[in-house]
Amino acid sequence: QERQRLVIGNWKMNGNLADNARLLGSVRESVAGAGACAVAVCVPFPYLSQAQAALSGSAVSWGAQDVSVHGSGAYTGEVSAAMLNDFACRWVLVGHSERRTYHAETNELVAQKAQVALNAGLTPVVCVGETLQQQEAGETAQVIASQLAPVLALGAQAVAKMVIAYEPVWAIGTGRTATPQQAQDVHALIRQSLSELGVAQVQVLYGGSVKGANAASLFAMPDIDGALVGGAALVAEEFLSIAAA
Ligand code: G2H
Repeated sequence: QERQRLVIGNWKMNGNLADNARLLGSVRESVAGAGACAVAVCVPFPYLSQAQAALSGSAVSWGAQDVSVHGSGAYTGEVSAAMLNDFACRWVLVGHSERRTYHAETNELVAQKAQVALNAGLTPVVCVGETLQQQEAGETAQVIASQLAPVLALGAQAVAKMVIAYEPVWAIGTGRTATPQQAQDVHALIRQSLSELGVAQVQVLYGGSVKGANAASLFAMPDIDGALVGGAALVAEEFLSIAAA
C-alpha cells in the first residue's frame, strides 16, 4: 500500500487577517480538485478560527504549531489539545526545532505532546533534525535516534497514527536545502526504525527551505513522502507548486 503524499505549510509566526484571507483563498481554490497529494496549513493559534472558516468543506485541512501537555488549568499562555479540537484541527506540529531551541523542549516533552495530541484525536507531526554542528561532527544518525527514542517508546499503535518530519536545522530558512540524497539517507534511517517497530504506513516529510524549484527532486526519493514547508508556504504560488510536484 502506497503512503499518501502530504504537503503541510508551517506559517510559523507570520500572517495577519488580510494576508491570510488571500492566501487561504488561493490555496482553497487551487487544491479543490487535487487528490494525489493531501494539503494542510498549520497557522498561529489566533488564526485557527479564520483557517477553519476559510477551509471548511474544502480539500485543505488545517492545524496548529504546538500544543500543551496539560489538559486545562493554571498554565498561562498554553493552548490545550481540546481547544485545537474546538477549531476542528486535524494536525499539530510537535517538537519543531524552533520550539526545541527557543523553548527548551526536550525529546521527552515532545513525545508527551505527541501522545496528548493522539489522545485528542489530532495527528501529531513530530519534527526531528540535527544542527549544523551535529551534522559536521557526524552525529546525525545518533541525534535522530535520540529524538525518536521516546516517541517510538509510545508504541506501534501510537506511532502508526503520527507523521514524522525530518528537518535538518542547518537547512531551515537558510536557503540551504539538503540534497535529495542527503535527505533520503536520513529518511531511510527513520523508515528503518519505523519498520523495526512494525509500522509501515507512517508518512515521513522533509522540511528545510523546500520550494517549488527543489520539491520534485526531493519527492523523487523513495522515502520522502512530502514536505513541511515554512517560508514558501506564505506565498501561494510557491506553496501550490510544491503541492503540484
Ligand atoms: C523548517 C521549514 C518549515 P523553511 O522549519 O517547518 O521552514 O521551509 O522556511 O525552511
